[in-house]
Amino acid sequence: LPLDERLKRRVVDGERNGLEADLDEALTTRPALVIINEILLDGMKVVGELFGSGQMQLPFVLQSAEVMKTAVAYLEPHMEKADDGGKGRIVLATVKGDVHDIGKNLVDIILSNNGYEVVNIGIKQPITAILEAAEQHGADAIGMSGLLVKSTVIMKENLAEMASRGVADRWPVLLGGAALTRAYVEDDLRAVYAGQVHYARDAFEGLSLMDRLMA
Ligand code: B1M
Repeated sequence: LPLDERLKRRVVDGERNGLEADLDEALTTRPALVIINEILLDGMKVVGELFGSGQMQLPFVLQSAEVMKTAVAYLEPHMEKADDGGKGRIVLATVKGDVHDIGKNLVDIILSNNGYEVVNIGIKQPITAILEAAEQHGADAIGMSGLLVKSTVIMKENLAEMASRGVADRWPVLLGGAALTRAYVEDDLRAVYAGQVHYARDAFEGLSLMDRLMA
């Protein structure tokens, strides 16, 4: 198989052997981020489709996720670092009940490499933990990720909780994840939250939103 197809297959098949060598070869012609966005994420998309249609079982999805994570970790040192921090601080979490963290960790990498300090508190985080971290670290913004449809409901509850605690004006909130839509965030979620709440389709939109918010 040609290199790009081979790399994509590695994600789909959850095949780690030889991954680094293929990534090294890809790095000779393309930047790390292009490899992630144009090849590896394509592979994850296929995994999602196979899983969604019942053609792939969960343990194999997990293996694919592990390959994806290994590849991103391997590529991270090769990414261009535009800035050394100091543009602002964001607390990042995957919401309560949700374990998906590949997207959140990509957002972490992109923001960290572009001048933001990221306090990544992990997966399955209840709103109390998110707010505690934001308070403790003096965050300028809060980012929540979640891929399950259920997580979009949790996000709404989280915003309602922030509103009822009277902290809506303290932190702008960035939301992302596959089950969210711009319309849901801008119509439904803004209705329960007086503060700023923004939808980010991908990690780059997350970065441009932060740049706008912190300007
Ligand atoms: Co799960 N899973 N999964 N899964 N999984 C999905 C999300 C699903 C759509 C698959 C499907 O059915 N087609 C489906 C959800 C269905 C729904 O809710 N309607 C699903 C399901 C059902 C489940 C389980 C319930 C399965 C089960 O147990 N029966 C279970 C849930 C467990 C739980 O959370 N409690 C489960 C488990 C898993 C694994 C553990 C096996 C694994 C996750 C491993 C890990 O993350 N460490 C996994 C995976 C890998 C997926 C799919 C296949 C791929 C997700 C992924 O990593 N994509 C996924 C299919 C899909 O998404 N279509 C699926 C790549 C990643 C880069 O994309 O996270 O969307 P994403 O991030 C994007 C943007 O969304 C955005 O930026 C990124 C790109 O730049 N973004 C942000 C994300 N967060 C952001 C935050 C921001 C800004 C942008 O600012 C704060």
